[in-house]
Amino acid sequence: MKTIVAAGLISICAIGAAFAQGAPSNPGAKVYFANLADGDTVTGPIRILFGLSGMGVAPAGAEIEGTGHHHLLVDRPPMGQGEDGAEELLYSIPTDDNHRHFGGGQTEAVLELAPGAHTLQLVLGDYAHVPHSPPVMSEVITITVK
Ligand SMILES: [Cu+2]
Repeated sequence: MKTIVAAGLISICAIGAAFAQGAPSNPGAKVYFANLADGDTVTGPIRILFGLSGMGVAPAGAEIEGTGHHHLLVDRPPMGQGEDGAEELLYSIPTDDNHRHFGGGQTEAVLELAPGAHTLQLVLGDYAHVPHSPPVMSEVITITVK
């Protein structure tokens, strides 16, 4: 598995023009769920508070050093381990039900999720929705909606 990822990265670098990388993150920056923990059982709608330390929040499109906006990944593999592997860390985060952008600079969200288990992960993205370099990502947590 590690070999495959390494080979993928080498091929990205070789292409050059297709290589993109997010804005630099601040050392030690952290994004986290401020009011939810792995294994929590909740009742919908779910209010989620986005915690961030070591960096600031700015709206999408605002290229300001040391800032980004929040992305909530729902029911998908951990960022960097999806279909495209580590390559996905180099491109804009898609927009769909599994990838929700808070480009207005929001620091919380209210979510309606179907009853059952769901995975959540926070990923900070730069002004162009690309994960920072190195990426600032929370742990993946699993919550159960009653
Ligand atoms: Cu975004």
